[in-house]
Amino acid sequence: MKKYFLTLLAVVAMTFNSAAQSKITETSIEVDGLCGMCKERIENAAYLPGVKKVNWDKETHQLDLVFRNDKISKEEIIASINAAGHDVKGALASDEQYANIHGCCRFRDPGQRAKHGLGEALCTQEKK
Ligand SMILES: [Cu+2]
Repeated sequence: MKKYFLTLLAVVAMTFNSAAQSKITETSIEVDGLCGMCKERIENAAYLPGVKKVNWDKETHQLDLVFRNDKISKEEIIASINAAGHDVKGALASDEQYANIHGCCRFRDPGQRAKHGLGEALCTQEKK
């Protein structure tokens, strides 16, 4: 009887575990930016309720995300990053949103990009 109970417990535990896991989305999106200030801005914007992990890499421009897909969607996170003024691959910030970006963080400016050793901006790539 005790053994049966433990088996049942194990099955229940596994079921809960897989249900919890299926609610977790791990993904990576490309976000344009220049510096440490951009990193802070991007990560703060992405760190919404339901988001478990954010990490933006200054070199690769990849934003790694782990979030609860029953609480928040990737689109909502992208919208928040756009609202902070940053371009996401496939979803650019509006000119008004970009205008709020700090002067030294003007990642669309070719001169600033060159200073940071960056190539083409996401916005210029998409205009092609
Ligand atoms: Cu910056």
